[in-house]
Amino acid sequence: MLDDTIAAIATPLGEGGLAVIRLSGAEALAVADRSFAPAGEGSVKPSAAATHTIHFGHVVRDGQTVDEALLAVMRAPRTFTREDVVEITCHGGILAAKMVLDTVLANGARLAEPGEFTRRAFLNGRIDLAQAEAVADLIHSRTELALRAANEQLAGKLSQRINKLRDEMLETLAHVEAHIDFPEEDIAPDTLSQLIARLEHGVAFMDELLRTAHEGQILRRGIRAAIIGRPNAGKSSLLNQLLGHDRAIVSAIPGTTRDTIAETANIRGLPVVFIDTAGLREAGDEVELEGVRRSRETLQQAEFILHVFDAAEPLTPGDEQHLAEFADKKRILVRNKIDLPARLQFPSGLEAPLVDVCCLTGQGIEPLKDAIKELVWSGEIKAGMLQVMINSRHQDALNRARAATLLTLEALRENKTLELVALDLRIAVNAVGEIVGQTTTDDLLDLIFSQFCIGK
Ligand SMILES: Nc1nc2c(ncn2[C@@H]2O[C@H](COP(=O)(O)OP(=O)(O)OP(=O)(O)O)[C@@H](O)[C@H]2O)c(=O)[nH]1
Ligand SMILES: [Mg+2]
Repeated sequence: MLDDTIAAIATPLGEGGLAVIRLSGAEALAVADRSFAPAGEGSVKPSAAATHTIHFGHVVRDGQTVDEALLAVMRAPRTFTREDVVEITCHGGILAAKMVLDTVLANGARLAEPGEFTRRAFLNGRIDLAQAEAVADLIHSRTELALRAANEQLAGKLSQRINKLRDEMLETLAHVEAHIDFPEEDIAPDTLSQLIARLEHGVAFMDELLRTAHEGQILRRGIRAAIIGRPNAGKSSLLNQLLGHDRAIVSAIPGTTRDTIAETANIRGLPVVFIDTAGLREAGDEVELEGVRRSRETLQQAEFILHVFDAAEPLTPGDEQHLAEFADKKRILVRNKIDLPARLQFPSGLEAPLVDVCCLTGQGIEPLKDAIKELVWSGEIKAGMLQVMINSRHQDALNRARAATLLTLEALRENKTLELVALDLRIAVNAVGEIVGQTTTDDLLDLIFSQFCIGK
């Protein structure tokens, strides 16, 4: 598959100022020669051009001009894929980009699969697997914090630490295996305790990495928050305040919101999907009852809830029931309408954080954002670990590595045969290696790269 030359539109489909068609592979320059007529005095065809230069001319098919374009020549190995790469920048109409792509496909390139450019960058050793995943994270980033984390991973911050961990484990493995070859010699007690200490240190480091998984997940996927409460408490008003624009209909009629409304907001760098729901009550027509059913479903799926109360009304038995019912959920109690005379009294002993707001003026919204960040972003991560937010694939690999390392430790401590020790340790080393792609399968690569867009 790596012998052929791939091509794709690298910019989003749609109308824009410019579009970029990207080519990569051994034939990239030859395909470009057949597709492009350089213009102007002293111009050269792509295959004769120096590396990392840009050329003006026309994309031509069957003697007809397709578009005016700039063509960039980048020769291997100083390219994203480490292959010869040509990028054609043409006009940004949907049709123009499509016709330039068709031209290079007609001239010997093959349409790239999603993520195939990045896959080649990985297979050709330019980046490792964790860095390849960071490319996708970077594209999908919805907040600056997420972008920064993706950039750190792309720069190799996670990979460096994983490689160091793996190297140390390999050293231990080499030691153990050396002794298997010389069964007459026992491992000296000093050496043994050193090996144990090093493995314990490895497990502690895995634990530290694993603690970043939850935050890594939040940055990549966002976190879902359900806004719930009884009708008219001000749930939709709160959604609008958190988003900073009027998204949901607000009215004095209880039962205004019927369908759930989901929208993402940037809360202190975290992408939070807020879901406004129908007010919880048993009465109402068929539509509202369905709305309430959906509210409960949303609530189940949400990672945390904002439970909204009307500060000007006493608690109803319904409110009390909901307070008890959602006690197991991560939640923030929001006391809305604090501009009105206070009549709300919470029962004592509630453990959840409480924030006062007024959704008419926006008072209290900033403190509420702080409370949200505090609720979902654990303070457990050490400052240095902010550069290495692992994803769920890394988490899975680390969990397996950790379990196998613990077995190794047990075997070492209990003086089991060194073959057994080596077996478990080998499993652990391989699992750690999966993170950066030292050990992979085609299926795994297919899975990872299929999540990319075409042209990346
Ligand atoms: N005085 C005052 N009124 C508010 C405040 N927030 C919302 N309201 C009013 O309360 C009423 C209900 O607000 P909504 O945001 O529609 O309430 P909701 O909880 O979404 O209601 P349903 O969708 O019917 O369940 C509207 O008339 C709002 O203008 C506030 O902080 N102070
Ligand atoms: Mg509403």
